[in-house]
Parts: sequence; structure tokens; C-alpha cells
Amino acid sequence: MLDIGDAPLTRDGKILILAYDHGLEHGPVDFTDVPESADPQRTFEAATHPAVTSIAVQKGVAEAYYPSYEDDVDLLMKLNGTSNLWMGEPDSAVNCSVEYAREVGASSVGFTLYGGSNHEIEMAEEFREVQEDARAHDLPIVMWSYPRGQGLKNDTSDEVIAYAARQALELGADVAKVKYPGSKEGMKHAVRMAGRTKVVMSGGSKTSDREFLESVKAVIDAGGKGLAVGRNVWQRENPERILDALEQVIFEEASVDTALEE
Ligand code: FBP
Repeated sequence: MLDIGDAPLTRDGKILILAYDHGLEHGPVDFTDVPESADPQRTFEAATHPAVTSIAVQKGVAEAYYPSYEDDVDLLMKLNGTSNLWMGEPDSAVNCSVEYAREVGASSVGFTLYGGSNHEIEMAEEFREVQEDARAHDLPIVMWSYPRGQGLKNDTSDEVIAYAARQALELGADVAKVKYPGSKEGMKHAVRMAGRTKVVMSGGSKTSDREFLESVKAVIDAGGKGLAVGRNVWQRENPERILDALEQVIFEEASVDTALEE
């Protein structure tokens, strides 16, 4: 395991990844409410906020936009992804190599694993190659650990989220990005199962400021290191305002009330 204490992915041991791979994963529907959010440049601008420790994008967006931001933003390259047009069992095509991610300027890489999918075996084999390549280049690796598929009835139960976190440790990820199990206790269980792999929460669909920040606070109180968030930031009219509040809750361990007052 890499010591990511001082890696670009972290600040004071905490993590705030701004995820912007939704144009591929969900499609244009995610940009409907705030039409300006379809422009990747707007999210790259948001990523210059000091709270953001990395921006996570797919290869094409990185190639087109990262060169203008390489001095101000750390890049986490997603190495696989699927469109929402795909109707089969959950799977994710590897579309970028670790070597190429590094050439484009990435300082960390991300990989989605759908544990429980009928394609889990192939995905885990692909992860092996990515994980070993990332080690060879000293790049931290974040696993989007999302159990889902035919056999899974509830993909956010405490046990499933704890298993997702554990799978990330077992397969060699430095950071496990998991869905919020709905409670601090559930998150604590996941953090315990992840051992030395750091756990961050996946943002989820847009909710109110308070509801969102309460879940982030619960993650931090449970020993999680932060979050990887997309819609709850850039689907807001003012991404900077929520990033200010996130900075307080994650890095300054402020209460939600304090963060909302500012
Ligand atoms: P959000 O904070 O918007 O949920 O983004 C996190 C993320 O993991 C993205 O990186 C990814 O595109 C999306 O969620 C996938 O969501 P799902 O597979 O649950 O639809």
C-alpha cells in the first residue's frame, strides 16, 4: 500500500475529490437543471477551490481541458467507465492505461469495480493490471467500489457497503469510494473493514445543503477521510458556496450549523 499521507490526492490526510465523469456515466440528463454545468471548464474552475484535492474525469475531458489547469488542479484519471445506454449486467470498459494517465498529468487514478455483477471476475482481473501499473508509477489508486447486479437486493445496506470497503483493501486500492450506508454506524463498520485503505463517501444525487452536509459530517465522525462528490457540488448554482461549507466540515471538522452560517 502506498503512503498517501502527502500525496496530491490528500490535504492534511483528508480527501475531497470533485467527480465529473457523469457525462459518460449518466449522460446529458445530469446537466439539465443547471445547463452551464455541461461545460467542463465550469467544474475545472470549481476544482481550483482550495478544498478540492483532485478532479476525477475521463480521458477525453482530461485531454481537452486539463492542460489549462495543470498548475492549479490535481488530476485523478478515471481508467474505466460505461454509458447509461448499456443495458447489460453492470460492467465498465477500461478506456485509459495508467501510463497514458500519467502522460496526461494524472497524480492518481480511479477504477470502478462492480462487486456482485456477473462481470466481477473480469473487472477484478482488469483491476489487477491497473493496480500493479499504478504501483509501478507510485500513483495512488481510488476504487469506486459499487456492489451491484442481478443478485444484489440492497446495494447500500451496512453489510454490502462494509463488503465494498473490504474488497478495496483486499484488492489493493489506497482509497475506497463507497455509497453512504445511511448512518454513522454503517460507515464506521465500513471504515473498520477497510483497514488501512481510506474510505470516502460517494456524493449521490443532489439533496439540500443540510442533508448533504449532515451525511458528510457523519462520514468524518465515523473515521472516513472525506468524499468524492459530483452532483451535490456542480448541480448547484454556486458550487463555491458548498465547497466553502465542505472545507469547514471535512478539513476543519466544524459542525454543520457553523458551516451553514458562514
Ligand atoms: P455523485 O457525487 O454525483 O454521486 O458522483 C459520484 C459518482 O461516483 C461519479 O463519479 C459517477 O459518475 C456517479 O457517481 C455514478 O453514480 P451511479 O453509478 O450510482 O449512478
